[in-house]
Amino acid sequence: MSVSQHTAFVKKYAAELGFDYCGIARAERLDDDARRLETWLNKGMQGTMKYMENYFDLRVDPSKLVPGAKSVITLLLNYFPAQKQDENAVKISKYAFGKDYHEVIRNKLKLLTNAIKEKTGEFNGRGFVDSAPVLERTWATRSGLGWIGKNGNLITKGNGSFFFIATLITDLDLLPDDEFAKDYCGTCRKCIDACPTEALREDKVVDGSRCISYYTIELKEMLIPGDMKGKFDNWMFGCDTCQDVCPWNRFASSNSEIEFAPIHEILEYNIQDWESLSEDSFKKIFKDSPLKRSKWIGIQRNIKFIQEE
Ligand code: B12
Ligand code: SF4
Ligand code: SF4
Repeated sequence: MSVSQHTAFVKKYAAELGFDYCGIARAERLDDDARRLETWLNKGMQGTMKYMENYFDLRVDPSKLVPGAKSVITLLLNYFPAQKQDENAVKISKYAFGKDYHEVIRNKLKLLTNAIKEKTGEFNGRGFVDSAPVLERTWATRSGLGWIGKNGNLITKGNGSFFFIATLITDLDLLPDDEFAKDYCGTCRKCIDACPTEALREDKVVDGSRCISYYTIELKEMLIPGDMKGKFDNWMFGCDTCQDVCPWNRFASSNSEIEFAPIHEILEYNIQDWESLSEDSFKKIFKDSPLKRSKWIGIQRNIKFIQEE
């Protein structure tokens, strides 16, 4: 089979697995991104997310993750839900309404990897979603799927930014797509103005250590800094503000992934429901949910923090 036949197969099979977009970039060292990442780390924007300081070389060079890497396949999966939370419900980011995306996407990546192997024979490839040191947004842009907005997110022109990103690095030769060269933010700055904690900087840099998503999900300490009091705008797990205000998300359409069907407690629970939820019930109801990353104790901390606002 030729390079173009391999490429066509990858894209067709990715679509059959339910991925909404698939783009391909040539695997090469990310020199500009290495500089940006280094500055970001030097400024301490990772906060207590120490894992962001590890494996710098792997993060900026795909051939360190897959020897002989030639192509980086980027896949997007829509998570925009059809349903909204109730008016009195405590706010939870849309990405966490259903089953944990890591598991859902990992399964799809496995199927894709196996199918490519079967079709092409000799093939070395590894799929990643979030869990490994890969600069996923950069690869998505390089694969022609969209641009990085002032809110730091990868935005597609057709459907906005409510997408997960996954990458498959391979030593297979594939036809690369053209890099997405345009930036459709223009003079808009709605996200910067709307961010409740001033985490968005002028040059598309997100100060992770000031983001509500960081405080409510990644921070393991029991206390959220006092200077954040009154700023969480009722967000209990994650935050969607800089995406909700983005005009490009007017084009978001509901996802069709059955695994992302919302857990009804997430749509309905108010402050009192969360407060009275026992640890055992939490573990049962949210055993497959992204909320388990914060654990019951973290959820209780977040609830207490927003209640005191
Ligand atoms: C650490 C992390 C966080 C941290 C830090 C945020 C951050 N911006 O780094 C916290 C916990 C705060 C966070 C929050 C969220 N995250 Co997060 N996060 C990550 C993770 C694991 C690593 C990101 C990283 O490498 N950061 C380091 C900085 C330096 O890199 P970066 O922001 O990606 O910027 C790079 C490029 O964007 C580019 N770039 C930056 N500026 C510019 C400017 C120009 C001109 C150019 C050309 C390029 C460029 O260069 C940078 C260095 O390479 C990725 C998964 C992954 N492996 O990539 C998910 C990921 C970025 N997160 C994701 C999501 C969904 C979120 C939230 C929306 C979740 C929520 N609703 O609460 C928020 C959004 C916050 C925001 N506005 O960015 C998605 C983003 C999907 C998308 N469409 O973009 C990812 C890709 C996970 C996934 N697999 O789907 N996240
Ligand atoms: S997710 Fe929320 S806190 Fe984080 S940058 Fe966006 S608006 Fe700001
Ligand atoms: S809100 Fe405006 S500035 Fe922010 S990402 Fe969307 S288009 Fe760009």
